[in-house]
Amino acid sequence: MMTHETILTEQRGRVALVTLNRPKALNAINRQLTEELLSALEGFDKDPGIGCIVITGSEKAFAAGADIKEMQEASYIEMYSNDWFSAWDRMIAVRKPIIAAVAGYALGGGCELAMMCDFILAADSAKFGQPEIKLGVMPGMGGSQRLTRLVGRAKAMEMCLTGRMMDAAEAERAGLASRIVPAAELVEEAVRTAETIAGMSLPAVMMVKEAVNRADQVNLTEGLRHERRVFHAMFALDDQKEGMTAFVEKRAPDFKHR
Ligand code: CO8
Repeated sequence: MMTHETILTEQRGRVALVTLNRPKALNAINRQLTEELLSALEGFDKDPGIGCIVITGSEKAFAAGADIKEMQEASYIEMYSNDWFSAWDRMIAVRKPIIAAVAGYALGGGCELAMMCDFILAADSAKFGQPEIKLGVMPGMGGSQRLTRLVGRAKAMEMCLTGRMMDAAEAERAGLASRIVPAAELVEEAVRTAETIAGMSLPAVMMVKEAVNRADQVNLTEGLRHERRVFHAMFALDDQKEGMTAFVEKRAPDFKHR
């Protein structure tokens, strides 16, 4: 594995575990962390030994936002010319599933990073928020769009306008987190969940991710048509034959592509 300064990476079986590692800045997302995280994710996406990725932070903070100190003096022309944050489009291009395992603060860019993952497992200590308004700005890594799609207009608008935080229970109730896990078990549970996914047929997993993501992007008629076509395509996979044969023969499937 490559060595990085702002993240730690570890392989556990077919699962890649990425730990954000700028503890002194509560994992604030600066340019270096952005580049290191994105290139690690792209590497895992290409690595045939990996079936699922987990991103986590520390007990205190998943990430407390984009690095305020890095942006403080920036001018409009710098932000616009460099198209600040546009690098994150590379994360959306990752085709293997990514789970966010969130303990402590997931604020601003940290909340947005968690929402760019395919789902969020929240520790009971998790706190989510889009406090940018308190800094005189607004979410810039997708928060106004993804939070609204995940929790609905009322909660998203209130959170972005007031900067208030949501605890884990509210986040689960609102649909931001898939589940709540005791903080001490968060990473193990996230890795276990990732192992379950990594044990499935990888092409089938990638097609599921693609199909579910489609729901955000197109209307229902187009989404259903896309789902049906991808479903049909799965019958070209030997793993479909294996999965269904194994069910009929009452045994565990031995997927070829994982
Ligand atoms: N950026 C840089 N440094 C940070 C950040 C951050 N987002 N968050 C915390 N830190 C640093 C602190 O400055 C402090 O450093 P130092 O020890 O050198 O003073 C260290 O981390 C520890 O933080 P605290 O002492 O503040 O820890 P507390 O436990 O007292 O408080 C909080 C924890 C509540 C999380 C607090 O740190 C906080 O409010 N942080 C900022 C949260 C925030 O506002 N996040 C949003 C950032 S903006 C963003 O994400 C998107 C902006 C979009 C702009 C669009 C541009 C195109």
